[in-house]
Amino acid sequence: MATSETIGEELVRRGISRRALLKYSAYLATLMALPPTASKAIAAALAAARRQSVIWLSFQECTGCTESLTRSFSPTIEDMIFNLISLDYHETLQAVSGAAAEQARLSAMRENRGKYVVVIDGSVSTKDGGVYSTNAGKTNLQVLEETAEHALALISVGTCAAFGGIPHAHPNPTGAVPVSEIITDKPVINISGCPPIPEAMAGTIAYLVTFGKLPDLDHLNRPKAIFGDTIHDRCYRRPFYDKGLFAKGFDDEGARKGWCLYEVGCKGPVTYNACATLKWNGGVSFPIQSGHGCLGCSEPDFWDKGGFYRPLSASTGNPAAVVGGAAAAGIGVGIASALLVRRHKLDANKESKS
Ligand code: FSX
Repeated sequence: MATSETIGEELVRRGISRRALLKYSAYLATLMALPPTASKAIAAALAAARRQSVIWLSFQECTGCTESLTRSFSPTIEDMIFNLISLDYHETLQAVSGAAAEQARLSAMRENRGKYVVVIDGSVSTKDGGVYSTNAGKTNLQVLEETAEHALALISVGTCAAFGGIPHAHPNPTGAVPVSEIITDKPVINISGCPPIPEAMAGTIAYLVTFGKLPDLDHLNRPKAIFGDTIHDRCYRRPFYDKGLFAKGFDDEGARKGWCLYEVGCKGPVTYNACATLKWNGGVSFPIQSGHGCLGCSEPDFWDKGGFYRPLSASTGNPAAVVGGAAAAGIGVGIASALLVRRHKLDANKESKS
C-alpha cells in the first residue's frame, strides 16, 4: 500500500545514495526525451513524491507484457516495485490468491480512491456480456469498469490492451476491444507493442510518478518520447534503403551483407516504436539486427493488417499508394527516394543492356 513516507525518505532508509538517485534521474530524462538539465529537477520531484499505488489488471493476453516488464533493465522491476510504486494487485506477481487477492484490489481502491493508477494488459471481451474472460466470478469488463471508476489514470500496456491486438484479430470470437473503447472519461495512456519494450513501460510509469502528469502523447495516446519516430527513421540499415539495396530473401547475398529488409516484409516504415534505439535485453539487439523484418506489432490492427513477409508495397498491389500513405505519415521522402534510386538503376541496367 502507498505510505505517507516520501520516496526520498524511503531511499535513505534503504541505504540508497543520492548519487544513485541522480543517476537514475539522468536515465529517466534521456528515456523520456527530456533535456539533461531536467535530471536534477526529476531527482528533487522523485525524492518528494510518495509511492504510487498501482493496480495491474490482466485480461485477454499471453502474459508476454509482464514477462517483458520483468526484464526491464533500468528502471528494473525491483526499482519500480520497491522504490517508486506500490504494486497493490498483480495476478502474476502477487503472492496471495483467491479471496485474499480480490481483497487486496478492493482495499487499494478504497484507500487510494482517486489517486491510484490502473495498468491493464490484455483486451476486453465484450461479446455476450463479456463472458469469455472472467476472474473471481466477474467478467473483465465488470472489473475494468469497477476499478477505473475512481482511478487517477489508466495505462494500457501491450497492443492487446491498447488496440485489441491478437484477441481482436479476425474473426474476433470474444468481441475483444481495447481499454480506451470502454473507459472514455479518464486519461488512458497506450504503450503498445506485443510485447512492449520493458523500458517504455517502466519509464512511462516512472514519469507519471515523478511529475504527477501524463507525458506528451501522440494521436494514438502513446508517449511521444517512445513512439515519436518510426523504426525505419532510426534503423541502422536505413543507408541501404536509401541506396536501394534490398535483401530479396533471408539467405541471399543482400541478407548476408545486412541490406534493408523492406522487400522481405519489414513493417519498419509504418511502425512507430523505439526498438531501433532502446533495443531489447538491455540494449543487446532488436529483430532487424537479428536479420528479421519488423512485424509492426505496436500498430493498430497488428495481425490482420498484412502478411509478415509481404512487402508493404505489395499490400495494395500499387507501390505509389504505399508511398502516398507513407508520405502522409511523414516517411514518404525515404521510400520515394529509394524507389527512385531503384527505378534509376533498373533504367540504367536496361540502357546498358540495349
Ligand atoms: Fe498482448 Fe500482453 Fe502481446 Fe502477450 O499482456 S500485447 S499477446 S505479448 O501478453 O497483451
